[in-house]
Amino acid sequence: MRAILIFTLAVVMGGLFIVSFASSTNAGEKIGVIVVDMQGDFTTWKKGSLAVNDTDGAFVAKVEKTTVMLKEKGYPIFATQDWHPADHVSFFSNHEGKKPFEAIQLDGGRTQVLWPPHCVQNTKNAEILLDNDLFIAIVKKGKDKRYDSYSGFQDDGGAKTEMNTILKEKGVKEVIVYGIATDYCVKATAIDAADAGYKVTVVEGLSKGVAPDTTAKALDEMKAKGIILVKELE
Ligand code: VGL
Ligand code: ZN
Repeated sequence: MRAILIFTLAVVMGGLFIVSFASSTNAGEKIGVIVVDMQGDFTTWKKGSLAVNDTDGAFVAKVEKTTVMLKEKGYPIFATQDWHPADHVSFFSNHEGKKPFEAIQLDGGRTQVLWPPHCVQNTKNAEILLDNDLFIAIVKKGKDKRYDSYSGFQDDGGAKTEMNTILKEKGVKEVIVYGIATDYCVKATAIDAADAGYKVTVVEGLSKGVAPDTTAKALDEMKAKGIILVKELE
């Protein structure tokens, strides 16, 4: 009877249950955390070139605080870092006559949204804003000038990053994903994680989207993939 009650309570608590369960039984061995693109260029706080709404200092502090808490509970923490060469295909300025946020068709029929230059390798605003010691690994992406890479697992040309290998090495079976931007890199990373067989939870309150319509659509797409959406972790 007692066991049934506890089980029911756990189910009712939904996503939140994951955290307490893992910290009490698995010592964080199975559940990894992927913190997506918490970089200056994506924040209003650092006056980034591709600043996403509501990414002020308070938001970054909240993400950092929660990430510290998860690390203290024993979860292995991973980061992604957008890391483009200056001549990257996604920069509008590398396409004659194009404007930021326009979409173009690339050879081979891929659609590419054109962005202001951002996260250029070795620039100040490409740095990750959280204490880098939090992370077991920082997976850089978008290094190949020919391909964009919203996903932390692979670029648009299909070239894999080291993400899946590292997660496997650490015995991770489930991932908690949050960061910037909900409608691009958080979504793509979460969906690729789900496709790679991980159980995925996305934390909405620790993520911000570029635009309301694409963010709403991204949340629907993730839900349709079986990804669990939770508002907050605490
Ligand atoms: C991102 C647009 C371009 C992201 C990265 O981190 O979501 N968005 N590059
Ligand atoms: Zn980018």
